Amino acid sequence: MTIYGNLEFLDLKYKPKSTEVVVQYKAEPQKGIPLKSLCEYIAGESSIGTWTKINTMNPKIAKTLKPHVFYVNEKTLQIKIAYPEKLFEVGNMPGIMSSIAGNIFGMKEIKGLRFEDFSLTKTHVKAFRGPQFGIQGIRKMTKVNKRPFVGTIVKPKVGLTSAQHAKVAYDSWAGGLDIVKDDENLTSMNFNQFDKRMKLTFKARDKAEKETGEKKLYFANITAPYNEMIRRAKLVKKLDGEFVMYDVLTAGWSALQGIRDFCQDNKLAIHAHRAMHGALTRNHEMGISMLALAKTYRLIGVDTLHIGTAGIGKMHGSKDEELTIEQEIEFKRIKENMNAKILNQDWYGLKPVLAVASGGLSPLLLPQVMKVMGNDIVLQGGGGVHGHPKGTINGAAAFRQAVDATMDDISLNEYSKTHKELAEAIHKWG
Ligand code: CAP
Ligand code: MG
Repeated sequence: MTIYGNLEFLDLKYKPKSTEVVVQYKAEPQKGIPLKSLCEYIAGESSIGTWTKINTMNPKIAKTLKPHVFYVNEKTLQIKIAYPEKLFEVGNMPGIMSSIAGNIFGMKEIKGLRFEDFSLTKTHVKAFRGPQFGIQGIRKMTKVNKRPFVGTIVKPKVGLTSAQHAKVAYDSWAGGLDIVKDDENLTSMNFNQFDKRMKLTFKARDKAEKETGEKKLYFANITAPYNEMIRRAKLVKKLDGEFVMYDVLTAGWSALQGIRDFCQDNKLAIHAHRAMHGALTRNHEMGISMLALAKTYRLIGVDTLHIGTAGIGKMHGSKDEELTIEQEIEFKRIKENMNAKILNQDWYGLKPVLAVASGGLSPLLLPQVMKVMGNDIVLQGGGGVHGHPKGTINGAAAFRQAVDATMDDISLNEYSKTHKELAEAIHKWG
């Protein structure tokens, strides 16, 4: 067998230690390359090896920092590698990812490589902050105790002026929604500048809170170059906001860690949008699973995270996969399950993240989503609110009514007999 830089990492009898980080991949070699050789390359390139034997290697490094490939399944192509935790700097997400999800994706010998999951040690988990508020914190903040949260994305995604945006936000809150958020691609346009949008939208928020007596949240999208994000987050704080919204893929792990620190000092929660995740997650033969990405975001500490609609809405995704992600970001401990492609993970007390179901949801789909995803969820509709035949305020009411009906175990058809906004929604989307 070809050994990577003359260091041998394969040991199928090896039992990983509690001080080792375990990574699971699905690895498909190019024609003519044995899977076991590929395992050597992956383990080496992610840690102490390189393509050839090197003179700078010493026995101490080779012994103490050596990874072990301890599981190889020639049928499913799944492999597991244990890496001594000292190989990675604690609390440094980009550093960890450069190691275990880095160069290996570009290696010639690889036909397909899927980073399925990683399991961090206690030392590593505890070095991250995790969510500051999490599910219970957000329930406390809003006094929404049992039902799912309902929210909307202001639509059109871009195009409205700041004043028009604030009016749509007001109608959404006044109609009964808890949350209004900017869309992922709405930043600071010359026709809708961030600062002006914030001032007007928070004013609308204050008015809606006064009139409804309910707590209303605004997820203000601060996604921008890092220093500008901090400036924008400061403005959100100054205007009495509770949340900043952050596009986790495009703005990245490093900046997210910085924003998380800023949010700790300023008592702000973080809403994570996952625009671009499909480039990494969608092709199951290549890339990184959404589960693994979601873990990085729980570790760093977002409070809410998009995970899809269990295949019910407009975005690609499957029920099983998304339920697994929901459990991973909510539970205290996760048990290994090879079918679900997940490893053991103890979250060592890090708070749970509130999952967001979004993408193509109309009020009619909410009972189905609640049935699958439960009540600890944010149900979010853009088109499903602003596409209502009688406008946003009625669309928001219909969206909330669908949740209230489901909480009371009443069918939407039945409920619509006494709730005309829902009846109109059923007429359009039914
Ligand atoms: C939904 C949305 C969200 C997607 C993201 C959109 O609008 O605002 O960004 O839900 O998908 O732009 O598509 P609609 P995911 O309600 O009008 O579909 O949560 O899967 O990342
Ligand atoms: Mg969007």
